[in-house]
Amino acid sequence: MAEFFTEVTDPIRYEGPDTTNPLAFRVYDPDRIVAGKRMEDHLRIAVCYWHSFNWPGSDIFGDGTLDRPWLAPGADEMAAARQKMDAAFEFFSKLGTPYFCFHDRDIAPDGADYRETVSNLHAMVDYTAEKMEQTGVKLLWGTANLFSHPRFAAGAATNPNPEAFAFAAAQVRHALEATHRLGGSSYVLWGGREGYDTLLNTLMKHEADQLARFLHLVAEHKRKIGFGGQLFIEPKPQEPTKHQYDYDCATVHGFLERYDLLGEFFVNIEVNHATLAGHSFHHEVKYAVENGIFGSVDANRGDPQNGWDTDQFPNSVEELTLALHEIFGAGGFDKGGFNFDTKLRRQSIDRTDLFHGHIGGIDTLAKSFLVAMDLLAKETLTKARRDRYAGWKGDLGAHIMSDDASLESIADKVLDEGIDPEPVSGRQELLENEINRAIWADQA
Ligand code: XLS
Ligand code: NI
Ligand code: NI
Repeated sequence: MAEFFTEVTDPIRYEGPDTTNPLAFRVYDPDRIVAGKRMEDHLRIAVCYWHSFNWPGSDIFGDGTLDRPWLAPGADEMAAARQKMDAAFEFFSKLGTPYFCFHDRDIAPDGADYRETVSNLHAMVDYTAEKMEQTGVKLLWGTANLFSHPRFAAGAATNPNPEAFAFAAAQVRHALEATHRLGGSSYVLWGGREGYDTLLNTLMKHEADQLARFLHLVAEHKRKIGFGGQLFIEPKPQEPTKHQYDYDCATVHGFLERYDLLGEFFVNIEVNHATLAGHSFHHEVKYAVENGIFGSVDANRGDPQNGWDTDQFPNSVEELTLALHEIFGAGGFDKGGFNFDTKLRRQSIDRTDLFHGHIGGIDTLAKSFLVAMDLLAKETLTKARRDRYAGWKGDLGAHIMSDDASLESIADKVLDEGIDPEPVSGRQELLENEINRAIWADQA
């Protein structure tokens, strides 16, 4: 078959910080051993199918700008799906990252009816399995597109019409089984249009109950088919609906707890979704880690000057370092990884731009990883945090936390022992300097 990315003749390799080759990694070195494990196995990087191969570069004001011949109207849809997959696997292999992620509708077109849609999916899953076998590329996670088709305009699981719920359930059944068949490590449910635009027409509690029912059905089916991967929910605060139900990690956590779903679902945290929710990415990661729901990451970045999901390639070492410090401080990934949920800018129309975006993003991630591991090894932040709370290890802290304590007993101590707390510095600037020094010092 004809190559698509013809300007990239060799696979992208690690060439070290001094190379001048734009098509090489300067930091990402898959075989480098860090804390006893290969960098590739720590980071578990995936390329996303949708933005990279299934998005034409359109926006609300204009048509596609990108060179994606398989999206041209009028083509035989199954032949186009195979052509798209050939280009996708050529890209994955040349980039040299171990995983990819997909939606059902990215890899297989809708048929005339749902029966034909399912048979298209099965045929393309067979083709995917062949491609994976030939290239060694693996599946990080699969998912179902429950938001593009007009039938989902009012949501999928949270749609007022139970027929839309049923249709979504059918799609998830088939997408989950496809993921299982392809040896996927996990399965993602992004809320899509699960939310509302106006309360004037919405039964909020009813929709929440529907969503919980849906998630219970998915978890049950996962067990039934013996899928050993993890199930992830991907929080996002708004867009496309004004009020998305899976607003952020804390909201999802509360929902899981309320509906007895803790332990079944974990979170896939997207950088740009965290920032849209008014949080820093590392806040979201830390919340998930500390509450036992951390699962995976959609790596990208937003634009601080606008309020939508721009899905740009990550380029801030500082932003990622702080989050990776929390992820790897807690032992790293189990079934998750870093999926590049990233899209090119609409004017980045050269085929090779897709390589430049990923190479820069992956090097940023690798550099952040090395800095985070260095900070962890030196206990720069962990020690500062421990010291700040050291008082809680003393007699007073122990007393407050014990069952013997009461408001009275604590008040008595203040009087009897003359307790009079002195403010101490939070040393934020010192710690900010430590982070920057670790970034500057790391020569990798
Ligand atoms: C959209 C989401 C989407 C999910 C997969 O904002 O990030 O791309 O990751 O459905
Ligand atoms: Ni995402
Ligand atoms: Ni997103």
